[in-house]
Amino acid sequence: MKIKISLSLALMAAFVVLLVFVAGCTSAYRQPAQPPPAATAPSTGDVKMVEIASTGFNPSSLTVNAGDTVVFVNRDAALHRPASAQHPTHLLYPGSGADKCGTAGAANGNFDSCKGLVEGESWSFIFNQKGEWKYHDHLNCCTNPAFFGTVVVN
Ligand SMILES: [Cu+2]
Repeated sequence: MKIKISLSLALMAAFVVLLVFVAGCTSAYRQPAQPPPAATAPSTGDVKMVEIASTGFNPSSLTVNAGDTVVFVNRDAALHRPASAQHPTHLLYPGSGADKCGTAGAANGNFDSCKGLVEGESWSFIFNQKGEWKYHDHLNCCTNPAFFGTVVVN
C-alpha cells in the first residue's frame, strides 16, 4: 500500500516536472514578433511637399535629390491628379504611363497618382531618376495653365 502511494506520488511529480519542462521549452523557442512587411519600399531620402490649390501647384518648381519623396497634397475642393508629362500619355518620367494605372501606381515607379485626389488627400512619389521632370494635373491641366509643374532631381 505504501509503495503504491509513493509510486503514484512519484508519477505525479514526474508529470508536473514534464509539464513545466515542456511549457518552458515552448516559450523559450517562441520567436519575437516581426513587423509586417511594408507595402512599398521606404524612401531613403528627404520628404518634400507640393500643395495643390485652386491656383495650381505650390511650389510649381521643386528641386530634390535622387531618392527623395515628393508628397502631393490636395488643398482644394476640386479633384486633382498629379502625373508626368506629356498629357495624356504621361510617358516622360521613365517607367511612367497613364496606361499603367489601375494595377501599378506609384509602387511600380509610375509618376501618376492614377486617380483624382480629394481635398486633404495626399499621394507620394519617390524620384529615383535624375533629370528635369515636367508634370501636370491630369484633371485640370488643359483648361488652366497653372496646373503644370517641374521636379528637378539632382
Ligand atoms: Cu494628363
